[in-house]
Amino acid sequence: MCGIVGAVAERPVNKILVEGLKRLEYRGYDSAGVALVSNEGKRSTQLNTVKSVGKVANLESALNESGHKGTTGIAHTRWATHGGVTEVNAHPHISNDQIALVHNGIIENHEKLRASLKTKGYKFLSDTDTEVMVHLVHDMRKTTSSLLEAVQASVKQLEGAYGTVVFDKENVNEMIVARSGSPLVIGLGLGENFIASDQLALLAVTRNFIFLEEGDVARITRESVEIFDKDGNAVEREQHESNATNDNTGKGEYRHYMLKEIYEQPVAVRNTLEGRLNENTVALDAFGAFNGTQATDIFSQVKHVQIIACGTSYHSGMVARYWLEQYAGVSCNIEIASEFRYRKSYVHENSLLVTISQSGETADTLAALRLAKEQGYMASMTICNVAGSSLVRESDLAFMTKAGTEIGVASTKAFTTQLVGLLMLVASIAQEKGLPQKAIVQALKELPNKLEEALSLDEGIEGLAEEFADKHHALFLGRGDQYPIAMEGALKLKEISYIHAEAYAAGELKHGPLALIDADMPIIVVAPNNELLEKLKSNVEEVRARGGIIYVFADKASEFKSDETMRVVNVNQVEDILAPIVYTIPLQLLSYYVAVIKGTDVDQPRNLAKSVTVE
Ligand code: F1P
Repeated sequence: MCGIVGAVAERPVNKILVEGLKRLEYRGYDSAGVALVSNEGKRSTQLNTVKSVGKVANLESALNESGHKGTTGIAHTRWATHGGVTEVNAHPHISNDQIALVHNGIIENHEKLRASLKTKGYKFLSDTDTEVMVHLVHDMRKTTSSLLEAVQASVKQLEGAYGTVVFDKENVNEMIVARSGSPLVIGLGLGENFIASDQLALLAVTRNFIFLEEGDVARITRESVEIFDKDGNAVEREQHESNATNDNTGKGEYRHYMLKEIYEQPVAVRNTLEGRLNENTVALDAFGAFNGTQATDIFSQVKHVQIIACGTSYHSGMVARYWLEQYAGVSCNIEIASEFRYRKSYVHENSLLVTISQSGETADTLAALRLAKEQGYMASMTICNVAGSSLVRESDLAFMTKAGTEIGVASTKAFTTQLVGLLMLVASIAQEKGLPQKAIVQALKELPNKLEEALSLDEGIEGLAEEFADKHHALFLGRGDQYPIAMEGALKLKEISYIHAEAYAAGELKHGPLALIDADMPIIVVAPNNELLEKLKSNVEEVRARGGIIYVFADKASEFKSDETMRVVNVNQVEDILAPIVYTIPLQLLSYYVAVIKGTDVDQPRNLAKSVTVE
């Protein structure tokens, strides 16, 4: 979703801003812009803005062509919420050729503020909620003694979410930034400082970061950073040295990031497991500490787990529900964050709240965590791929997946490493409750090799994908812990190939979806050789009898045979508990190749964003 990069320096910052935006491209956006001012030998400072629709490369060309340079600047990638995808709606927004502002998030009371600003003579050019902010700051500046005070007075009037960066062309050596509900991180340089919505944007210029907290407003100059909390008190925030590897360096030999990330899964899982498994047990320090209490104290008391997540992460949570109830002897509910946060839910005794997120910034999941913290859960834990993200900082316990930066918008390696984290949670609770966990730990050690084997199916699946290219719909079926994997397979196909796909628990077929079956509807079945196989085979026969073309991903021992109505892809034999993770791989490959054949933008599918920071 929207990305922010800002810099205040002695040297021209054009390249830093454009490079920063490029590093945030993967998050999804539809237009981009930059505003610059310069301290270089001019008597009156010019505020220059360049915007363009589409890719950052378009902005880069337009900026180069314009010849504008700046030593202070803010840049933004916009993912449209209020107002269409146009240059006028792109950020930065400007008030009276003096104040420039970029914003991530949504201002909910923008209509009221706009009406009031209009009565004061402010003219609005765009349809965005953001433009009210820049005029509001301009208005507040008239009665305050500094830009900092003007921003502090403005944010008090805002309802909604914002991460925002503002500068005034009259003071080239200053940016004011404010955060509430949308992340911002300050990057510290030597004689220059930076701001961004994600540290990844700044890894080329610094490794030293300060994460702003909710309600913080900060004044950033070339030489200094001053931070104030929501009550206006000066505060110190901890400085972190990032060890994030900037693996956004390229696609290497791969055509798309998504394919690279699918292939990185054995390594991502190895990294996620490394140092966290003893011979037969899980090392509980993998989950961090909670107010001095170790994870072990929480796991031994837990009776219920409430999982909250969105999208692909929700599917990993659904798999975990099967595992937690079967292997760890605790009950488990799972709910989509955007539903959970707006209803009064029942809190079970000794209940652990688990959020799952690849980005750590999903607005709904974060809001659900904050709500749940008021409701009496014994502790909160997140399973997350981004160190220092809001979910990690606000949860009591955190299990960090070590997938490395995931650039493809559609999640792949983050998903499989979430499943690894969840399986380790299951084993940990089981071991604290005296239930057997050794088999889970042993299976986990096997997993990277099993994933390597599954990747060898690549070529066969590429061939199969041809048959999907002219389809408009697809149905995915699974049973038990493969039902969420069928859902994930359907979501992946939807996200990147734009083919309408749905998933059903195979037992539900005859309660409705069977009416859809004909020769134009491919049916994808995930069928590991487990205790539900015979039931699943009956469901497959029901489909065959009605003329459906079936694509089965199954163990050789399952004895499905390819013929004119059935294509079988044989997956190597795998432990039941690992099957949901291993069977994910062929479904990812299938979606990937279908999307490539259809020629869609695989890494940045239309309308989607990597980090969903608005609700
Ligand atoms: C949730 C999610 C991803 C999806 C896409 C948009 O993100 O829906 O599952 O692939 O990237 O966001 P998160 O809550 O796991 O960060």
